[in-house]
Amino acid sequence: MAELKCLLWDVDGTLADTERDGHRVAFNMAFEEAGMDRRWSVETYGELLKVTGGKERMQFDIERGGMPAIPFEKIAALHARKTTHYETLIGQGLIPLRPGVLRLLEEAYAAGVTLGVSTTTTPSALDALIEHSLGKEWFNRFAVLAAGDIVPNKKPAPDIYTYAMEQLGVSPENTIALEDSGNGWLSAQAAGLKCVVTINDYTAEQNFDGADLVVSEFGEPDRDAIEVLINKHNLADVHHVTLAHLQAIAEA
Ligand code: XBP
Ligand code: MG
Repeated sequence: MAELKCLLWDVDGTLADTERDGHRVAFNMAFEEAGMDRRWSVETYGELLKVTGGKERMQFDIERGGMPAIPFEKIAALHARKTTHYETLIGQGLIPLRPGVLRLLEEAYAAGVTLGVSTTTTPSALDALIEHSLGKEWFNRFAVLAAGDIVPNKKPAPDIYTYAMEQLGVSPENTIALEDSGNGWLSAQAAGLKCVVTINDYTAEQNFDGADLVVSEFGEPDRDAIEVLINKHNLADVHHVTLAHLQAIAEA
């Protein structure tokens, strides 16, 4: 029976719905600023999200003929501008945390559970979200912020989860990943982790077979009950996800 010692949080789509109104808008601002015709619609961005990493996403769009071919240095420069625009958008406080995120983080932190971040996103973009949506005190409360190009292979590869666990000295059996996407679930699974998924509009139809718990959101005690799509361990009374549920998943 394994004790829950660590929670590793994905960022985009899990902590907050950053993709449609944050990252997508910032990419389009960078394209416009560079005099490019390309704009990513809400629908097109959904297709592109199957590729994790903003630079990789642009490269993929080029390869499929959506954007004219540009050298990698130009992609990297565009992405740097995109990140600046994203940080400005986040700084405006327009993108709140998803329901139940702060509640669960606070509950786990108070209980002495080690907290970390494992994300594909760029470190400075992550910092902006922590500062403006969570609060600066969380820079000290997360024991590791594993993000972006720090590992060679992005999700669905396990690298970013494996890296975070190495940094923390925790083992997979004591750790649960919190994710929102099929690529995130595959990454967590490949790292040997149990995984709780909160779906969103972009990920609702993706495949989460084998995940431990798949829900519409973490929810709140004083709101309507969340929707439970997969409940592998037959947890009872999942009106909202609690630390006790996560402990039960670790022990299952
Ligand atoms: C998030 C990503 C990121 C963001 C954009 O995936 O794939 O690429 O979309 O961020 P996950 P950057 O939630 O699985 O970590 O442009 O900084 O890459
Ligand atoms: Mg995500």
